[in-house]
Amino acid sequence: MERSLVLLKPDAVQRGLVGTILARFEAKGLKLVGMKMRTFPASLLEQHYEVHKARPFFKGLVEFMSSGPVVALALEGKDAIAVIRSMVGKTNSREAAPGTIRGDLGMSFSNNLVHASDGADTAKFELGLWFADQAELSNWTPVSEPWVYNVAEELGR
Ligand code: 3AN
Repeated sequence: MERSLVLLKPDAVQRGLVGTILARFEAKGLKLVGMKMRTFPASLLEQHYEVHKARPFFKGLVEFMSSGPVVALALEGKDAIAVIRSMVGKTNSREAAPGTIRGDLGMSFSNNLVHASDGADTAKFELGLWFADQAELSNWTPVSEPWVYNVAEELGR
């Protein structure tokens, strides 16, 4: 099982798409293990986007992401990181394929609704940053799990 960090960006909250986007992840079979909403400080966003620090869009990106409430999600599933990235679609929403979140719901490069961890190391770093307190993450087993997965074959239990 893998965990990934997903952020529903200020544009998703402002456009009333939190439920729509969360429902897509739930319907896919991803397990919600953490969720919180807040206008997060620029200092947290600066750490989150550290890899883009030298890029010209860094300042605007941090300003945008700290301009209003964001919903942070921790989602769990088999190969969750890659599964979520494929559901999110290309960075430029105008080029993102139909069927993806950005492809179906967005028109913008910068207001692209969601962030999702792009690899195992990134997910570990980002989950540690956004859910620093382990008590904010719930370890639980959905009753639907044996219907979502072939537990013996796919989860090895
Ligand atoms: P993604 O969110 O698809 O993984 P990243 O991690 O490359 O994309 O970029 C993080 C965010 O930075 C993007 N979601 C986008 O809002 C913004 N961004 C990335 N590249 C650019 C760019 N060239 N110009 C403006 N904003 C950008």
